[in-house]
Amino acid sequence: MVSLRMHSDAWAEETSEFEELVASTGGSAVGLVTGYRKAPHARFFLGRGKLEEVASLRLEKGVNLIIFNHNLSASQERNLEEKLKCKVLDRTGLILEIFAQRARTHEGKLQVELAQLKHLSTRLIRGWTHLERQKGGIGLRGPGEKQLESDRRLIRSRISSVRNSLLKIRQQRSLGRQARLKLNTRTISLVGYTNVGKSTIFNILTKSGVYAADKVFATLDPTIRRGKVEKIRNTVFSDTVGFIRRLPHSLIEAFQGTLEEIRGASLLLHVIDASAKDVESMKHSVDIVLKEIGANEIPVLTVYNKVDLLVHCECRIDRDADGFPRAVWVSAETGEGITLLVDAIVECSEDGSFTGKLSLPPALASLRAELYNCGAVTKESVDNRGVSVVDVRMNRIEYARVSKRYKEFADIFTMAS
Ligand SMILES: Nc1nc2c(ncn2[C@@H]2O[C@H](COP(=O)(O)OP(=O)(O)OP(=O)(O)O)[C@@H](O)[C@H]2O)c(=O)[nH]1
Ligand SMILES: [Mg+2]
Repeated sequence: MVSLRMHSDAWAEETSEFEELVASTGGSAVGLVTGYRKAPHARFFLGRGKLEEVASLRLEKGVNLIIFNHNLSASQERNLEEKLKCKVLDRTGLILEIFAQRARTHEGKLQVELAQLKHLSTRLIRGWTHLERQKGGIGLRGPGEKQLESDRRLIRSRISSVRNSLLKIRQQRSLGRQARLKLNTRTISLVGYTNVGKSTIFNILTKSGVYAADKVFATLDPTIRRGKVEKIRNTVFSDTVGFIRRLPHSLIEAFQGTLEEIRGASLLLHVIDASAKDVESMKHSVDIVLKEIGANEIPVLTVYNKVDLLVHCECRIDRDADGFPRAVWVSAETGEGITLLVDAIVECSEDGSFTGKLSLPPALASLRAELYNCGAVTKESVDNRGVSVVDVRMNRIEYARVSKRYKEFADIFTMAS
């Protein structure tokens, strides 16, 4: 295993997380090489000295795989494999490997395959252009390139067939979401770093038994269940895949279906392991992914979990200046604070706090669509100038969300007395 310090402050945690990732593939690590570099070496990622250290460790321990806690370019990976005479896997490759081992459902497997194919295709394309440059000129293509071209064609056609199958599954899921919207059922998604306790909390709130375990990426497929605890029976919860720092882009793209559940939620419970050493950096990584998938405008209730592992920490609700719940401190393990969590969820989803009227000229058609989307419109009439006058009823969260997205909204909204 190779982990170099470059930019991250939370390097020690990153390295232990890396060891955990490697262990979870089932392989046994024989050594960890660490070091510091300002910038990666262009050809080998490692400098000459580190490269020799890794090479001698490989010989000494009879290693057959070297894993990097960094993303390598296709050519760096190839150069390293040639130099070290051993298979090399980068961070993206490692995470893809774990996902491949964990995927259970048809959709999960397809999503992982898509991510793997995409990762592979970038490598082949780069490999091919590299060869092309070497040979130079038309008509000089050797059999190696032909092989690569046909591999690329095969990959492209498999990618499009996997995409089509995923599209069909997603359409079905989207129908489910629309049906929930019609029934005015709210969806709340549990999001957060991997292994923080999302599934454990999900199981408590929905009285189900989805797989929860002390390992990274225990959950891969989204599960949707109705709240089974008093007060939140009209709410649907979705449990999803956990995030990790530097989540490979190919995975985010391939997991669009899973991540759509998050995008469609009216509230996110951002679960955090309050006992972790690097809470802030984990939180930051989650925020980055939420932004990347377009879910950063959805209101968030932060859930600090695992308080049983902290000394002197009482379960409580933290509120903002307006008295609105912002964070809840709980222990899913002991059940402490769960009633507070339920209360906070109810408060965040209380109906009808904002009832009012607004006039929407045709130029604001997208705001009108947004209001319909969140099920807020109770009545609509159109005057002779084409301006539609809508009565809306929404909760505080939805009000905040729409105001954030449409600057004009708060100005033209008149509260009903
Ligand atoms: N001490 C303690 N452990 C907890 C608590 N909540 C969950 N855990 C443990 O943390 C581990 C991870 O829990 P999960 O619910 O699988 O976590 P997750 O966030 O769903 O993880 P992924 O699906 O892998 O992203 C399990 O071993 C749980 O038993 C808690 O409040 N306190
Ligand atoms: Mg889980």
